[in-house]
Amino acid sequence: MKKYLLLLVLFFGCSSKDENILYVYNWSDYIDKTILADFEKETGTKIIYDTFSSNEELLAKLQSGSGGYDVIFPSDYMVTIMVKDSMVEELNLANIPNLKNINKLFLNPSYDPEQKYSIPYTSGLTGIAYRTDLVDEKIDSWKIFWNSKYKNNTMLLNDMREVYAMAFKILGYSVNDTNLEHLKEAHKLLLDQKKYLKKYESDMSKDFLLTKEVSIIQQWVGDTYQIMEQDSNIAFEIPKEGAIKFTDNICIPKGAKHKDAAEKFINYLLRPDIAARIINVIWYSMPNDAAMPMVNDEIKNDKNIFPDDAVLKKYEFVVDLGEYTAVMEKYWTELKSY
Ligand code: SPD
Repeated sequence: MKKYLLLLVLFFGCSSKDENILYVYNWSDYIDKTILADFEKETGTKIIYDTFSSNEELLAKLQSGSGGYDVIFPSDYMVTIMVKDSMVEELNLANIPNLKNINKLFLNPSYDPEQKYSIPYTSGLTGIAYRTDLVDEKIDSWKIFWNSKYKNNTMLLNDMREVYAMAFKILGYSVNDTNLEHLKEAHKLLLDQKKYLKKYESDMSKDFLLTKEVSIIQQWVGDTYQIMEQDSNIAFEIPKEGAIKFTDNICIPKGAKHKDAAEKFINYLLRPDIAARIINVIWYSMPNDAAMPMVNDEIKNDKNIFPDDAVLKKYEFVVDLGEYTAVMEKYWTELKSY
């Protein structure tokens, strides 16, 4: 009898404890962490926060069934994949009234036309981050990554779609090209680039740039601005060939145990004061109109963070390539193992 009582206590004890927990899985360096503590204080819900560095890492984690996450942050094309594979919950928008703060241009995107599964979080561009004290030439092209002066001195994102997008753009193709001959051309170009590459790395490449272990990296705009705050010798350039523009989103994975708390958290992130605090720390653009008066002027007025139409025209959104993704993955695996 005692044994059963103990089991009951343990069972109810654990589950009621777990009620007040929210498992959040976000990109690295993509929130003002003090906001997590504030949400915990305001709601009594504890946040367990974990990070990833590519959409594919997020997908693999969810597919493996591990994590038990309640809130995730996939990019545009990854929302397409997750909706197609029934990996995300339908949102109850009645619980997310702060959606009214989001700029209409970002609502009902092609990857979620009825706004059923995703809420736009941020948007940005990929470009070139470099050290002005180690690079003495004008940087305006992805071709700098093939300059023999920078042998073993460059890093590219550890991100298949970003790396092939760069090569496709140099060759004049779309980032979503599905012609196998074009993929082989891009692959050959990237194989040749490996003599100048230290590593494919997304998060730590910023530290390598700060410590002068590399001079030039492929990086997302906000991540670069975060380190520009720490070192005035770091700069960001938009390559003339263009590359990827993205919208990252907030979703709830299928079967999430804390859907109500997840929606409460999403609504919290969309509150104007909270959104402004996030932008002021991560240096990415957020489509939250109500937050803009509280965003620092140096961010609001920066053309890399809030680009104009001329720049945006050169950039492309990634789309899901369906079965062709496996073909690209085969080349990517070879590229990384070579
Ligand atoms: N450190 C946060 C970086 C977020 C980048 N997300 C967009 C990736 C598009 N390929």
